[in-house]
Amino acid sequence: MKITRFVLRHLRMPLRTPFETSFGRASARECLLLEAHSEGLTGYGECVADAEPGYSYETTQTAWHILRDFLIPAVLEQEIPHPQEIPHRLSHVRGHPMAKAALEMVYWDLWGKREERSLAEILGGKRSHVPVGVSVGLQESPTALVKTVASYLQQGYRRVKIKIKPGRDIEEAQAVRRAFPDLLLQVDANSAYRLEDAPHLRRLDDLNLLLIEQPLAEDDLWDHRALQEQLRTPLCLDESILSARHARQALEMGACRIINLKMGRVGGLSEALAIHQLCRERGVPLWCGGMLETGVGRAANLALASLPGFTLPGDISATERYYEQDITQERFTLEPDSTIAVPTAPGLGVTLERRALESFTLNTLTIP
Ligand code: NPQ
Ligand code: MG
Repeated sequence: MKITRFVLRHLRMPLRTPFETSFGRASARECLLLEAHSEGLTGYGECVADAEPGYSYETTQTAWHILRDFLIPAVLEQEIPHPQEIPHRLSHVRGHPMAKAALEMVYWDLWGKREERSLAEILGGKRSHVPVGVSVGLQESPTALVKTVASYLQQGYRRVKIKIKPGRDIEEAQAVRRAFPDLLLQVDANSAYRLEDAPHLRRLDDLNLLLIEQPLAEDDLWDHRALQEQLRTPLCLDESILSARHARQALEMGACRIINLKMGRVGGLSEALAIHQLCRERGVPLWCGGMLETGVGRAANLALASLPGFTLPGDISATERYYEQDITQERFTLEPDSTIAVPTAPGLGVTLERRALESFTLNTLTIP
């Protein structure tokens, strides 16, 4: 595959309702959309970095810079034999996994289109539908949270994740658990606690949670190990796992018992496949995380999550959970059994809705 032209777009999409986490509140989602032309085919990739460096240090602006000045020049006009070659071609650039993942996604989409096979098929996906859950942001009060969770259950979601932070945790989780005794429930702190909070976090142990996600700092596997020792509930790492090596080390030291996998966070689909393989070999529960993706990234997540090692429901909600209008013609809908269908058309299997795309575009750059 040889790409002769890239189009980089900076998008800003309004969210249906604001999404609040321990690192802030967002009423719109920014991202980059990468479009590439190769031998008569067009491929797409989404960069999940946001406007602000709240979830990770990457932002839409840093990703724009890294893609434009380093990553795209490294592959433009180059013959790339397979998408899994991309990590090697980008290895001279330190960090910036979300920018790299977007570029690798373009090659997977093109590869699938050339082979006339869906991404799920190419990866060895075994299911046509993927079990999913919903991620619920911080709400005004425990009462408001219970109401919001009830509305998602009404829509058919059977697994719920609630965001927590110090002062907005035990009461919230207790309220949801009391209202829904049998619900598959988990919590995500996005690094808002310290090891000294262990006695406090132990109160979550009575609530029959599936897991506690990323309570401590992203660069702190060691204290997660110490915390896990004091909890019955499994810890799940998100921000801390940037590679298959991190995943192996975290599991070997007992820093977590479950892994959340996001291809943007680990630098692309190839690294995600390596983590999937590792978890499968070791019987470690794995699930696909979410970054409030557009239809492009959502399609990629569904293909990834169709692999057999994904044993827990993913944070891959229906399009309407986040967006009134998406940039793809395809809208992903929730089935009554809390699953979403995996795309079957070649590559990512999505087609762009050009008018919506134009209306969300802040900036465009064509290379060359
Ligand atoms: C997580 N995702 O698992 C992330 C957090 C996240 C679905 O909970 C804008 C605003 C972009 C908030 C990207 C979910 C975001 C965001 C990711 C939150 O930790
Ligand atoms: Mg998380």
